[in-house]
Amino acid sequence: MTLAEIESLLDKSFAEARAALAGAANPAALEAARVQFLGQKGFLQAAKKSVGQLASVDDKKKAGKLCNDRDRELQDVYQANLDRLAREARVAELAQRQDITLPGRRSRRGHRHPLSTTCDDILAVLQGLGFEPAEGPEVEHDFYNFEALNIPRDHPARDMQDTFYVDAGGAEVVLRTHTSPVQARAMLAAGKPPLRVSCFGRVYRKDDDPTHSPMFHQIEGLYVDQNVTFADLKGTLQLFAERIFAPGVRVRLRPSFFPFTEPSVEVDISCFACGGTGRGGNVAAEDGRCRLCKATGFIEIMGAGMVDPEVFKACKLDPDHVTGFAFGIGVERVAMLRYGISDIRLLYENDERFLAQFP
Ligand code: 2NM
Repeated sequence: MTLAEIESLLDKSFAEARAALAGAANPAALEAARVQFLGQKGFLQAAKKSVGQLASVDDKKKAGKLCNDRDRELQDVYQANLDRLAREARVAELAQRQDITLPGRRSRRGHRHPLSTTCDDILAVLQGLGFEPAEGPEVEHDFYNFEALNIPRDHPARDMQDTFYVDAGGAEVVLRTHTSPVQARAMLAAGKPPLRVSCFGRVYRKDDDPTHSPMFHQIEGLYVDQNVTFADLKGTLQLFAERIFAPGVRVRLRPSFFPFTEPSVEVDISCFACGGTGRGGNVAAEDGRCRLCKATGFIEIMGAGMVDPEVFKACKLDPDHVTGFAFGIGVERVAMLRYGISDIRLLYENDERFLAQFP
């Protein structure tokens, strides 16, 4: 072949090869075009073979450059189409799996449970007064739950009607009926006062109605030292009530009975719905009587008292040298009062429509 013939061969097939390589609409067609035009039996290889047979060095150079230029150009076209087909295949694959143009789904914001908030608030107030939080087992020995707390064998609190007994192969084990066993353990562990502990957690009693659940949460405080008086208890309860409910709230103590304290009291606060008047306010009945405090002007919120000497003895503290006070509060009751919740079961159902109301 002469230089002119090589040039004509390259010109003749170039446009066709370019169109085939650029226009192939799928990987199989592109591969066929590559074999046909860029493969061993293609026109480029034929032209390259002929270059060696040219007589003049000058012609060889010219023809060689021409072959290489055309080759490079077609390789580029081939590569560009290969990339395009791969991209299109990937987009088609993604489009089959998902619509990537859809707006994202927002994850909804969660809420803290009103019981958790109430519990944290109470513990924070107690911590501010120097009470250190403690926890203990929910499945408890009869000794810590009853015996150490001056609850005698024949006391009604021990009745099968009130307490869940655990079958522990003869050992006397119960689901704790209050968090006081944590306090008993704290006193036994401390050895000597001062001692200022709060304890919180689940407790269990055989109750089940709109304001009582067989499992509920309790928080207790215990302060033991030399010369702790009933006045210290009153001052602590007043501060506590103002910080949990509202500044200016009045505290009233009524005589009561608990086996582990003497004297014992029920702690009432002035009703925050009617301002302690018993009439009017935001939950008044048609005749004007406040429904929250049942027109008494006060709401019962907790129990308290001076630790009974028998409890100190059982917990290896000397009642001739130490005194102390303790109080206990039901977390559910405080949460229900604070947020105006009428049925305790709402606190356990985890219905989002309910929970979302407590930001
Ligand atoms: C209450 C009411 C009164 C109380 C007593 C003790 C202990 F362990 F020191 F004896 N802890 N908590 C107590 C006293 C609990 O709850 C209504």
